[in-house]
Amino acid sequence: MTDEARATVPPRAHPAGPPGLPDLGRCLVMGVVNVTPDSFSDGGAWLETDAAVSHGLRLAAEGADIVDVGGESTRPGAQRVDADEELRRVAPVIAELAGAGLTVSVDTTRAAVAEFALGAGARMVNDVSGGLADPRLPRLVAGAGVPYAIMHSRGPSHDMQQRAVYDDVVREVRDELRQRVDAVTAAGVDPAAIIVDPGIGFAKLPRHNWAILARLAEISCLGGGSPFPVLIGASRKSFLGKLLPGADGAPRPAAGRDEATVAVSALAAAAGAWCVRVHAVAANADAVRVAARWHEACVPAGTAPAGEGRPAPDTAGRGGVRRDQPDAAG
Ligand code: PMM
Repeated sequence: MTDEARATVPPRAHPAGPPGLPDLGRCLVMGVVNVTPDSFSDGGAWLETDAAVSHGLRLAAEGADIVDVGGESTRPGAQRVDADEELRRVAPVIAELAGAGLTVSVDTTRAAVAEFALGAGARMVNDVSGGLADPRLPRLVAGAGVPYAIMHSRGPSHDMQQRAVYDDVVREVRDELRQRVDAVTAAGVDPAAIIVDPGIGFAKLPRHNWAILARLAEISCLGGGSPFPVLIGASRKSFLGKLLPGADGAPRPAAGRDEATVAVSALAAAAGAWCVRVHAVAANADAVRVAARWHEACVPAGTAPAGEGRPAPDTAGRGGVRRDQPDAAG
């Protein structure tokens, strides 16, 4: 491709997500509420119920389309908490935020926690194990008929970085995600309810994360067939800290990674990500709007297809990063 041609490549159309979640014609923003003492960037900040609820309401006011509530840290090396403790942390927070009318997602790998959350009004399950940790979770999600985010990881957090070994990370993550999608659909989950997430930072080194971000369309299509909506959780992660070391060469601390996160959000949204999962909502909410307007400006007036930004009929009701966008290229 010539430099001139490359400069005119438009951003990709925004994909629709699963039924039951907001469809706003742009990449969505998921705000993170970690009700944990040990999450890598905000551990302990929202551990008390009142603080977590206020934080969730604030994220929604700042522009979060979905608020993701979790009670178990997945930082590299983290040990598991038991289900009772996880539930004790998230239950009142989810009940209050859902009761206040927010679109709440529960970040859990456990069916028992998800069951409570859905009963309390959560509208989506975000499973960083992709259905591997608790085989009852895909069956619960299937029965409830709610959107289900399946993230790529290679097992529990405590030793996941030892499994960050790939020949071709994009192909392997894609194929491993495909296996998880096949497994959860065999358990009864409707493919139209599935969101895929490559698991930035989970069993991945910085170079793996960058390769995945640069090739989101391949993740979305999982090696063939209709694309799935893609969720990206890059917020404040260590590969951004390593990209931006201080004068002493040490990675920039998590507190200084929000601007880089915003850049990733803009680029991921422009590449067709369905949603970005972030800690600092306001600037990321701006970024996804910039990407949406950028895309809109790429489509010559009068040529946008009906429901512009939605997937073509061949996507069988699912959104996703499309490999080719002849309609969007104009
Ligand atoms: N990352 C974390 C937790 N949950 N869920 C999804 N779907 N994708 C992610 O990348 C992801 C996640 C870890 O970050 P945190 O501790 O700040 O929440």
